[in-house]
Amino acid sequence: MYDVLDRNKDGQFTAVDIKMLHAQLDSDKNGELNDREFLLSLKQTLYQLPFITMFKRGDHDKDGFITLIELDIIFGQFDINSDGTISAEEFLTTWTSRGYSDMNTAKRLYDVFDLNHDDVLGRENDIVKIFKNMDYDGDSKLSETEFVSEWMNIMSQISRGPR
Ligand SMILES: [Ca+2]
Ligand SMILES: [Ca+2]
Ligand SMILES: [Ca+2]
Ligand SMILES: [Ca+2]
Repeated sequence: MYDVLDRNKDGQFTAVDIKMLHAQLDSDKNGELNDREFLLSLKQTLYQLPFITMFKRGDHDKDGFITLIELDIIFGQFDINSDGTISAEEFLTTWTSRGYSDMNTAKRLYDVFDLNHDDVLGRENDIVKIFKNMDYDGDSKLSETEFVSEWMNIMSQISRGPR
């Protein structure tokens, strides 16, 4: 939360940040931000926050991209018993303990990620394919925009899906 609002990264949330945030959120670029625009954008920003946090955690070398090497690090964090696959139990434990979503959403996510429906998340079968789906421009790394916008797609898929 704080990190996202602190636009100029000086560790403080000040009037300058509000100004920068304001400019960024002024979606019709008329120099004015009406209340509706502001609320809509703020809502969107808050909704995206867990995924922005996730991206920042995943981007170990802080170069602004998640690479396949970094994906393997993330995979290893979920694969608690290091058997090369992520079981439902491993996924749900790690996912919910990091506070990314509630248990129901996490269970649905697991089904979405298990592309070949063999009830485990494998590196090649599932995770690398998801990575490639997220990599819109095909440069073999994920920008924050690619990452967050694909997450927004996934989350809206899930919320539309059957309960
Ligand atoms: Ca990186
Ligand atoms: Ca495992
Ligand atoms: Ca699978
Ligand atoms: Ca990319």
